[in-house]
Amino acid sequence: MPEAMVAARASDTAPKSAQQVDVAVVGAGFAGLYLLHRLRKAGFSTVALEEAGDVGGTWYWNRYPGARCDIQTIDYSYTFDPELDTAWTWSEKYATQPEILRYLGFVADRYDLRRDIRFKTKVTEARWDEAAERWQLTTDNGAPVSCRHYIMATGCLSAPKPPEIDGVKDFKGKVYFTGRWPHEGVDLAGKRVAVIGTGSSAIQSIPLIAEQAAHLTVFQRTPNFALPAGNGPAPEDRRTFFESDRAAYREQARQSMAGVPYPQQTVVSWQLSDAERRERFERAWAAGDLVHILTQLWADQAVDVDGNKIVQDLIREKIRAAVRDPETAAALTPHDHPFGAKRPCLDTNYYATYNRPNVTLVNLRQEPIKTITASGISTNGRNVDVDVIVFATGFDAMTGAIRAVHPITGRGGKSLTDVWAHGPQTYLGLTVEGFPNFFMITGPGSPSVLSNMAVSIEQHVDWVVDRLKALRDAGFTTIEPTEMAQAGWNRHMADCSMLTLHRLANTWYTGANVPGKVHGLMPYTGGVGPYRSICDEVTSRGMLGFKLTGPGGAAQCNDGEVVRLQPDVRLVLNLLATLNLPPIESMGAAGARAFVGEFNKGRPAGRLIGDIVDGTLPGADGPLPYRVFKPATPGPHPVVVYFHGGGWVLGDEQSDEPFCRDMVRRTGMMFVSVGYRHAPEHRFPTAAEDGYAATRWIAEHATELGGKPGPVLVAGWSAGGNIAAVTCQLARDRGGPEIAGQLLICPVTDCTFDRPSYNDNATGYFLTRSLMYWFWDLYCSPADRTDPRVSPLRGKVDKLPRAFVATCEFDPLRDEGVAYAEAMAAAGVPVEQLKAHGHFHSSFTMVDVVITGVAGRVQMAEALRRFAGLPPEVSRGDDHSQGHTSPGHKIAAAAS
Ligand code: NA7
Repeated sequence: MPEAMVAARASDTAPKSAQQVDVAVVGAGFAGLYLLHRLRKAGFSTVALEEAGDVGGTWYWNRYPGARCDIQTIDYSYTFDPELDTAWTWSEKYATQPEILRYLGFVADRYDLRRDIRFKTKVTEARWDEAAERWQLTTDNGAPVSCRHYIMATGCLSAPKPPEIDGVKDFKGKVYFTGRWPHEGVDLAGKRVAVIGTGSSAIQSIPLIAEQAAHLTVFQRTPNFALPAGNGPAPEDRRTFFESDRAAYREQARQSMAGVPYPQQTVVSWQLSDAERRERFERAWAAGDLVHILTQLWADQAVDVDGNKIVQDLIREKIRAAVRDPETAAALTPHDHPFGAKRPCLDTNYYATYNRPNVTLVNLRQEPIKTITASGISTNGRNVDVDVIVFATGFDAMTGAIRAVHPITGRGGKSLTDVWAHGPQTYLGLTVEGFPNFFMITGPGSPSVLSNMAVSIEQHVDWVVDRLKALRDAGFTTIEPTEMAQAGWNRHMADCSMLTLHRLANTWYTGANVPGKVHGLMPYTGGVGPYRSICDEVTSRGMLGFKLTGPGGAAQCNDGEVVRLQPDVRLVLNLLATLNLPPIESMGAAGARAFVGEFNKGRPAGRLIGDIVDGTLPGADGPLPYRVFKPATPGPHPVVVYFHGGGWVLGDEQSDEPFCRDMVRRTGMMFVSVGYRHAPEHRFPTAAEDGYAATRWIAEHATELGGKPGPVLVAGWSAGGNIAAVTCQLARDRGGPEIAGQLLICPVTDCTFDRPSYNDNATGYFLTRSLMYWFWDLYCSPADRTDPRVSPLRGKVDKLPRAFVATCEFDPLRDEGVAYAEAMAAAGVPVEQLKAHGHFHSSFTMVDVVITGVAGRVQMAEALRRFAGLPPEVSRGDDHSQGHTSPGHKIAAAAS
């Protein structure tokens, strides 16, 4: 018996006439069609409610001239059925809207889907019926619907934005919206046409409208980056890869970052010469592929403003070359957002269209629209008389597509609009707390519009239908995320948003295109493959974060947050886990040093700085090596004495070079990294005494080293943080040198191992408890361990230099770092703390791998500058980022 029938017997308050189904779906586009197919195969009774007169979703409505997909059609296809895959061949690299619509019709016919779709039927309200544990839907056409599960397959860009411009009603000519283009087409021949907007829809349609119209005036608010699509047959290399092994091709897409089978780039921009960068760029430009140019140039193009700016400049050159009139070219040149932070467009002759005599560009930044009049459009600078206005003004994206469709009322009468008043709250972008049995396909909080939608839709549909089957098989009737899981996901979303530059642009990704809408990045920026693995992890961990209930009080709730690590830390740790490395402590000191040396060799040393000078300084028992990292700006600069990490056993003055270079760039200060001696050859207190002696010598020789005389600063990571802390105590007790501030990053401060972080983070986060035991054993015998020269927390902590103490949530050393900060603060030392959530011991020193560590290093740099009495503004004058102008400069501090 279908599940719907069982439920209907219980206490269904829906009208008798209601259509009873297990699952109701809204929408018959890409997502709705596949849902119907899967649900039916899984034995659920189903109906899809579709406002349009036929299948197609976005491809049903968006019939404007030039409408095409902007992901290659070979990738923008269903993959669930290999026979379907071979039964359809696309005619072009980027199919037109009519061809895509034909494809979706073909799919609907092939699986006989139309019989379960109610066309021209809009859901006007959806209400969760607590007693019946069902959703009750009212519609504007035909019977209401009562369903156990309610799934929004409404797409992300289906609610067009209202025009927001006064006077539209007064206009006597014709008005069209690209998102609601008439089916019969529009004859624009000989007409004076205005297009408002320069997003994808406008950029695709403008060249074709210009060919027909007597005159076209484009009203542009924000210029966009557009690339030539180079349409034609699917490219040979892609077709060959695809044809040679379709299954592998599709699988690579599923595991990729954007849902298209491209590898992760590992080379960063500054490792390439100008010529190499240009060569990569020209290749990408010629490829005519958004995902290629967005991901394949260099590894830092989407995550770092400097890496991104190089791409921007190269595209700007192309615009200048394509547009003859320099003023028009300048107006068409994007200047206020990183490339890719706003969706770039694929075009065919877009820029060249502005060379036509019948095309005019109006720059609304200079002359905003005042009003629309009976005869045309009036700006601050002119009146433009037109016969036709085309609004290509976009959509209330992502949330509008769900919230604006109809009122949705969940448990306890809560409305989704209220719950989302401050931005969308979801678990996995799939479900919402308080809304049982409610699912969104590619909802806000999932990769959705930042991915190949075809791949993301299939992943969501498969996940939802598989869960519904499992639920039914286990006898549960409701599923709902917990508050904790949802809050955790929202935090993870916020963490992910720091990974990329999307947050730095005002776009429909952030809700900024709709007046009054709450700003916040809505799509998931952590990547398609990682997202898929998280969804799978939720399942494998017993539906983590979901409450399940069933008849007779059956209930299951495995509460928790699925990702607590920063997204890039999670990837690093997962990668390390797959390497199956032997524990470092099993390698012996020599073996461990060799291992770390090899490991470090694979890393880029870091960005260009002013100068690097090696030398030796006199230690107590002979010379100690040091390496000076100097900024490119004219000196002398304040001096930071730096102590590397490595448990008193590993590393040298070069091993934290990427970190030192990065901090030199951020602080505009000189770092002197000291090669103190190591255990087991040199046990306690050698490292501490070397650190102190080196600091003293460096302070006395600051001028010779090229630094500024006067107080030095000290900094260190891990065991180096221990040495920095100890050095400050010794300097206080031994009459100098004067230290203006200390930066302690994940420092060792005490010899006890019983603080909670030692247990909580004993394994799994690279630095393990057992490795720390080994370091301690090699460096210091138990009898010496309470000496403040190795356990500074046991020493006097008053009258110390100002301190910045950074600790990481998933680090065995977390709690002793916090304890040291608190102890100093209690003793009257000015202390700033950074408790970095989701980070691990190496987060801040893995400079080019853990992107989310940037924010912490920015704070550290600001603190060091404060300690040195410098203005907070971080100097950026030391590499190719030189000369950043607004808004790049501001962004740079935040994101580079
Ligand atoms: P978009 O990309 O949101 O573009 C809308 C355009 O309309 C954009 O240039 C807007 O400027 C402009 N706009 C919006 N409202 C106004 C008003 N009131 N006045 C002047 N200009 C305005 O929508 P599309 O339909 O082109 O593309 C949507 C997605 O569909 C696309 O990214 C692909 O993924 C497929 P703004 O940038 O907000 O200043």
